[in-house]
Amino acid sequence: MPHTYTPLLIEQADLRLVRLPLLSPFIISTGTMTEKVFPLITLRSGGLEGYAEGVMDPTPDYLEETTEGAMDLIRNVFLPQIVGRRFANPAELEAVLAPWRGHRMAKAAVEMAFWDLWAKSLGLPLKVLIGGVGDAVDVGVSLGIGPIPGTIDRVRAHALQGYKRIKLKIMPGHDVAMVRAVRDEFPDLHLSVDANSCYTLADTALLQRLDGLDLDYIEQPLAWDDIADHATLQKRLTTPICLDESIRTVVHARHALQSDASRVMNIKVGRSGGYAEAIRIHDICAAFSVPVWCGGMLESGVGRAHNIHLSTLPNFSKPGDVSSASRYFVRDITEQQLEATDGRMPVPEGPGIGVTLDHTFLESVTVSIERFGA
Ligand code: OSB
Ligand code: MG
Repeated sequence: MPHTYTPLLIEQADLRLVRLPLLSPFIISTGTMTEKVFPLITLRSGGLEGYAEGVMDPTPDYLEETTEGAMDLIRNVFLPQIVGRRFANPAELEAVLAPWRGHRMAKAAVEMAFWDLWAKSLGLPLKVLIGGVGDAVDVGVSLGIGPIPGTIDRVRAHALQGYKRIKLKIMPGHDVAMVRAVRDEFPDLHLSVDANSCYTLADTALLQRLDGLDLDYIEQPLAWDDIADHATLQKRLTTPICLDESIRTVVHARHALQSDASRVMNIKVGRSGGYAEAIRIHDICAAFSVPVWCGGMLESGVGRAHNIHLSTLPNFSKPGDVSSASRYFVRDITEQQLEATDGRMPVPEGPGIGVTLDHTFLESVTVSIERFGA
């Protein structure tokens, strides 16, 4: 007799606000982060729990979404549509969220929690369900802005730990001279820079000075909501441009690829509406022979585990930003410590994303908790 599958009933959901202190401030062109504040979603079914976190910031620094705005939408619009309903697979849930425009980070938090729950209900690691392979992924680090001597020390320390690419955050006044000093010290290192949208085409001459420094790519030099100017800039540079903020949907990815605005692409599942769209972005990049890598948003162990599973897809051929959690947090909210060794981050084992919550510690960093469903 054929086995029949019963769609998964989402019985209950928790929406938490979590506040995790950072070990040291993380400085990028848009501002300084001293703590990681994020919504954490738990979806429950048949004694199982699926988890995901939102990657939006309290203020719209990186993209337009905000923590409070996302929580309002999740609380009042998304969760009322899915709690108490059955879904046979993540695509059915994605279809429920699809009519609402934008808010890709808020949607991702819900969609990703369902993937974790669904994978657990099938008893499989999440990577297996998306077609990923391997037990570990290549990783690099993203280093915040700081004085040149300290930056050189941090680069050396991370290179010695075996990280496979070092990304330097840049902004006006902390760019060419700093990158040149690092390159002079480490001639053979895989180096990249990330501007987080702080330049314009008027800075073309400055950005061209980076061309001689043998960078793997220049990440998001121009406006977060622009692709066309990046295509113009790419014509004036030999270093590949890598888009991050500009890519929230597969349509953005297609426009970037068709206009040669992004010869490498940063994929963040948490900024793209979830796995379904992130995989579409991955696939269209593969069709254009454009390599991708997994970006990060200083995620806790929950978001970090999701990023690691996504990174097992075949076109993730460059090291991602999914470095050791201990670089950011004194203590994480997961029982598993996600740590890289020699530039390799192990894929957490077990069903779903493979991490469990450290409930005692989580309670101590939970600002608020709301429950939906019986
Ligand atoms: O642009 O990739 C980015 C952190 C916050 C906001 C934007 C970005 C970043 C990072 C951090 O680069 C990467 C990490 O999670 O280690
Ligand atoms: Mg970036």
